[in-house]
Amino acid sequence: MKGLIAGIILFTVPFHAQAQQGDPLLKLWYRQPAANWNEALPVGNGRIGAMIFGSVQQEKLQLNEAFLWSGSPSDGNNPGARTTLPFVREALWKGEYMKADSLSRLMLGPYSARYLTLGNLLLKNDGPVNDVKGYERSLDLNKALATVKYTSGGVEYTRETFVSYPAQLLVIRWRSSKAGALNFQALFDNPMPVTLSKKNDGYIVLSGQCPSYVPHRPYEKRTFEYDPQNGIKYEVHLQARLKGGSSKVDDKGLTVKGATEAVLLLSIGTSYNGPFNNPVSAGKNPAEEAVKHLSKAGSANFDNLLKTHLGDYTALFNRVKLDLGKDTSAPKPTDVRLREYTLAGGNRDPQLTTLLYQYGRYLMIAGSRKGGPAMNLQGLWNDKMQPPWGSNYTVNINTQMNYWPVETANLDECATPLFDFIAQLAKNGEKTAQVNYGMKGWTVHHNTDIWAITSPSGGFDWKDPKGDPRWGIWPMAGAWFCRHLWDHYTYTGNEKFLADTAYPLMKGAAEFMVGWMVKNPDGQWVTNPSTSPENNFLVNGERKGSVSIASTMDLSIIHDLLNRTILAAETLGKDPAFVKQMKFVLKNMYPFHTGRLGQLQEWYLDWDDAKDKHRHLSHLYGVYPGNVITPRRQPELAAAAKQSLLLRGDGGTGWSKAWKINWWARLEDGDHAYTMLNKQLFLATIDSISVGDSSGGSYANLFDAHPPFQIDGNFGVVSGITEMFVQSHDGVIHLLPALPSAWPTGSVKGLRIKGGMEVDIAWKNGVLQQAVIRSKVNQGAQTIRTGQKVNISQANGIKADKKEIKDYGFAVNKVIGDAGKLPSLDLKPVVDQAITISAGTTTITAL
Ligand code: FUC
Repeated sequence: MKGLIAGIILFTVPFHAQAQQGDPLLKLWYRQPAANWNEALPVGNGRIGAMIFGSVQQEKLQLNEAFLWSGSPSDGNNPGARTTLPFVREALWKGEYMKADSLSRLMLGPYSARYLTLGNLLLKNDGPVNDVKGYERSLDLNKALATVKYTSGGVEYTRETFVSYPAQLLVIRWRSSKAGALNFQALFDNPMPVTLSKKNDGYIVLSGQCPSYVPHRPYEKRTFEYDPQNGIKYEVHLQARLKGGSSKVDDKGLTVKGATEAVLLLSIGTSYNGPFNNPVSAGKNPAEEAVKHLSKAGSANFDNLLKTHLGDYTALFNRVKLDLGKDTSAPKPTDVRLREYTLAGGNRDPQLTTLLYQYGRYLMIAGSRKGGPAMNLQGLWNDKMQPPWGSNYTVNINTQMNYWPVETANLDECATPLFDFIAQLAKNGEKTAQVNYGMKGWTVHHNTDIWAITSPSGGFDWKDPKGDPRWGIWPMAGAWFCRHLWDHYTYTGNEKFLADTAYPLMKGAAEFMVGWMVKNPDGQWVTNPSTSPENNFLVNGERKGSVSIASTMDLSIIHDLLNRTILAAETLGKDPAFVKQMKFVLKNMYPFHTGRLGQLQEWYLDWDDAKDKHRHLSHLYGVYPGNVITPRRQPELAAAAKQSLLLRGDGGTGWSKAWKINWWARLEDGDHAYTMLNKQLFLATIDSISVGDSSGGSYANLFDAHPPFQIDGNFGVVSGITEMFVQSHDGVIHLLPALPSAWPTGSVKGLRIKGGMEVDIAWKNGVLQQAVIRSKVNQGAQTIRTGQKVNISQANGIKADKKEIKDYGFAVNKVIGDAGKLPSLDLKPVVDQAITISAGTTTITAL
């Protein structure tokens, strides 16, 4: 009876707390424990991550620490690249593509390091497990809190887990409704050699060191190597704080007996000390790092820790609200909804899309915070020592896609790790530019890692060059990353960031590009060699290789970079001579072409193949993420881009489909964008590596399936959905540019547009009802596109300052059988309805 009363008191939520619970539908929940990793629920703080399985017999938390990678600093630069380059170029001028293909293999470098799992924390239930009822496990997105609850033998048990960013701790509270009913062992199960030691009876320490080398592929002859002088060291500190009962530490783990409540605090420290320092000889002290956070937490109890965590998390998460409506599926468990959605072919359960959207925002907050590294292929969550593609940074689309929604979905603080990473890459990339190519500036190739390696990856070996130029020969990633720097400036209006961080990096990337380009026999600036990431071209039906000249993606990235570097330099009043040079190059670049299929040509010549269904459509970079091609400014090129999309079809891996959502949204076709989005919610059950045409989808935990799991698709979905509601990349604030008929009525609040403005939009029967734009500063003249007549009113009549952030693509000549026309640099914004946006609130109401 006493236990029952305690249970009622423990599990009753006070009324005032209910008001803070948030939207009850923003929750992933299940009636059974996770049967595999893709059903487990992720928590994290941008550094410490865990996947929670939720079993009653033995809880498993698969752990990660974002700095635990193989290897140590290494640049991989290849001086042979510089001597090989002229021969590759010569072969390409002569059209000897296969010769260029094999020669360019000599320009590659080693593979990147691998991101590693920290193994599992197991909580083995020593209590009697019988008559289990009322089982539920969930992840509440309103709180970033994972909960497992059930009754066993009539006793109610609850396990809550979160990872606090302010406290830098993983926190678990396990409670029983009956006094003294909690009995368990906390054990580690680690794939690396580790040692366990005891601090006291409630405190255990696990120490280990990462391998110095992890084979690139499971079947590689070279095996795992451990070198005490070369490999990141780490310590995991686990402390138990009990109400009732006792704990004891032995050589197996920590045992808790007869407790009513146990709070476990887990802290992790590593010796990683940035990409330029050896993690042993110049590493941090992992013990000090781990202890520091526990000491800081002091005697704070669970409620205090939860409160600080919620304060930090909700300040970011609550900025955006989305309502697409709901149907009768909404109250069902997440896996059941996904299955029903898939069986029905989708087009239902609109709240499931809302959940996927907000889950992506949750993953951004859990995966990327200041002080931690940028998110890799799996964000933060990886359970393998040899994960697919090393769970590294693949930077010919994947890492960039991870950060696509960071500005628009109002989480720009989460981009800090990316900006830090770009600065590190620029440092190494300067050496690669010099050593490999004898050029100024900095460059990054298609793969990188925690050591910020910038050389072309490819398992280089002079005797047996294994790598493939199809991905390795691509020095474009640094230039692509600069788009994120410029975006940060244009979305926040932060001029200090532009001057101190963005511009110097953009200038260096632009210097490299200007040096990397050469003139073709017609005097046009091109890239040579050039690839279109991971695709091959065919000439007369025959495979001719992947290395050629001036792929459309190269040209688009360079347009993007030079345009923005010019705007940045002009905004800051810097480097007029370099501005002149960049303008000259831009004017004289090889233009975009429309090919014989009506498509935007992917290659230098019209080699596009109507049967090609390749997942990469890199030649559409100018449509998204770039803005060099927009339907209003270059209608012919936009139509050609649309034709390219139609030719490739609606298949693709998870990230490829996600990219297609963004492209269709930019082409203002909301229904086609929705067709692609719809496929992302099909339940993925396979976990083999697929690079084919009919994959994608979501796992039961809503992780995106490449397959296997790859987090980019989750973020590509968030940015794609955001692009359907508002776009501001074309010098215009475009409200509801791509609203699909599937969402006739709804609202979204708190999206970010350029100039640091926020916007709320409500629509009904497919048309805008009202939009509210909030600005902290006077924006000056702005153009709003609504597609319908509206009334505009402003909360205050402050006279406008001049605060115009320019960011639109330059008109590229539409090359329709006319390769000689030059691009024009003097574009004017398309005026739909120009108004002056002052600081405060601007309300746009449908007439
Ligand atoms: C590129 C893509 C693959 C995969 C890998 C990590 O190679 O083409 O689909 O996403 O990166």
